[in-house]
Amino acid sequence: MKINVFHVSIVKRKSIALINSNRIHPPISPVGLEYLGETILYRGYNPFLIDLCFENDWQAYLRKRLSEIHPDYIGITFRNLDEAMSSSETSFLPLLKDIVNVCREISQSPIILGGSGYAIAPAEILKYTGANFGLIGNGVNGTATLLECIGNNCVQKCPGAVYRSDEGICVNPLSPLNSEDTQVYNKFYYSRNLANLPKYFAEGGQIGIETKRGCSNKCTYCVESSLEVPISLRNPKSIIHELKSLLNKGIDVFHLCDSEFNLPLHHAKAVCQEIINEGLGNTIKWYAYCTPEVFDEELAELMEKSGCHGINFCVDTIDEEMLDILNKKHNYDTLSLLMKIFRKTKISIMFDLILGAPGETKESAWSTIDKAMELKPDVIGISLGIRLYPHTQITKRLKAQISQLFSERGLIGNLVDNPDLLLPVFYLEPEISNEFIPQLKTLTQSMPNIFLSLPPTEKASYTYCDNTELSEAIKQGARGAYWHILHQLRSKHK
Ligand code: B12
Repeated sequence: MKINVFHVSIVKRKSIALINSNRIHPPISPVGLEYLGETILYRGYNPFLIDLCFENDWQAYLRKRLSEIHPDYIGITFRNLDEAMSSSETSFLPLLKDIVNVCREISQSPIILGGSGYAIAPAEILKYTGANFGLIGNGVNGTATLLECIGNNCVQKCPGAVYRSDEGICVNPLSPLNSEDTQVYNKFYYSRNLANLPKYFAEGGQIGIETKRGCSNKCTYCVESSLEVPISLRNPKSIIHELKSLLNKGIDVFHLCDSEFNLPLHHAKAVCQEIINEGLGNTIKWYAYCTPEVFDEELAELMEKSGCHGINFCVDTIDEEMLDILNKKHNYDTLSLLMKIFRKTKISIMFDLILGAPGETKESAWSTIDKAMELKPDVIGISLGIRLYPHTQITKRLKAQISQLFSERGLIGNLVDNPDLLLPVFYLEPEISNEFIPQLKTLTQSMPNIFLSLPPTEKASYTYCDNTELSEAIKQGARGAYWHILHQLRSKHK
């Protein structure tokens, strides 16, 4: 089904300002707003993007644009709550609150929040910022429904809506997708004209594209598993249409926005096959996140033939006990088989590890690192500690003891004025925080393929937030996933 937006009547359209609050560099295009902007146009609204990413004086720019547009609604996307790295205390919440305040200065229209950072703590962030409404889940399906419900004063009927009531702030559960919603998400043909994508590509090195939403894994520390987002798949033909629109803009390097591209396997294969059938496999380069436990040789081959250049596997740990604690389904043998499969291809492999979660010991951490090195992925990225987000399984388990943990064990962050854990708080087993980290840093000196969650000023850092070396390399023409670019840079300087 090719939906032609121009057939929709333009009378009585209400306008919505869509604000991108993400100012991190290298810049990532606001793909969530781009998608929902196109679908609400089809549902009869006029979207206007106000992108704060490239504006030095964002307040002045926001005031000017809002005064020009006079929107009926204001939507703000909030992608990152923080950098999710224990070495960084940065929170993006104060910026979000400032944006809400500037909007309120200029306009009395309802302010609506959404995005992956917002969905981490929807009620708490609504309260903190003073915005009027929020939405969790798929905005492609949900935004127009929410706008209609706000207009008709029945927001309590809208799945995923966040709103104030006499009982306090309510977060409506997400409902399984109904048939009309499914049709829109599955078959919408995006042209990706809302944001300045050539600029994002020139300064960000790749452009995001989603082939599905949701994740069926239940990792205990992860914000996505706490959300229970129903899995919805996009029709491969609509993905091809989008890839071609992006190619027409000169964009040929992509990062998939799926939580795990290979779940479910049949859909991943169908997407690759469609790219191959369309003859795009040698024209595009793409990168993806994947989960290690579900793979076969056929998918690896299809991924290579369809232009995949790198995969970031969320391995987290290879220690038996820690695998249980984090609720991971793979083990050393699974990874060994995986590497055998991928060594037959030219696809670069990264293992992302998380060390220092509750229960980690020096022994388990070193055993994970040793096993990972034995398996010889091209790059290993190590995150130290886990972010205790308000609603994850691991936080719920620790919640009662959190103040005690602060005084007795190695929690990083600040609990004062932070009861909802909105500001960054990390759990890092004390055994890992002491002599282990200096030892790891020493290891990275001789191993330029090992990266750590350190500030961007450190040589082995793999944070993508305001990483000037990475931004410079992209401006000089580097393209691809950031771990791939950083690895190439470090190997050159070895
Ligand atoms: C792909 C990805 C990346 C890629 C991006 C590639 C690209 N070109 O887009 C890369 C690897 C570069 C990356 C980098 C980072 N990422 Co990242 N990333 C993701 C991932 C997997 C998908 C995000 C995405 O684009 N989704 C697709 C779009 C379409 O969905 P969406 O943004 O959610 O928007 C939809 C809805 O939320 C809603 N919506 C959105 N906005 C609005 C607004 C309104 C008003 C409404 C009504 C609705 C609405 O509608 C949209 C359409 O359905 C998420 C995890 C996840 N599954 O969400 C992590 C995730 C967002 N990243 C995360 C992090 C931490 C980072 C980094 C900060 C890591 C670091 N330290 O460097 C950087 C930040 C980079 C930056 N400049 O912002 C965390 C954020 C957690 C947190 N603490 O805030 C997440 C949630 C992963 C996790 N589980 O921890 N990331």
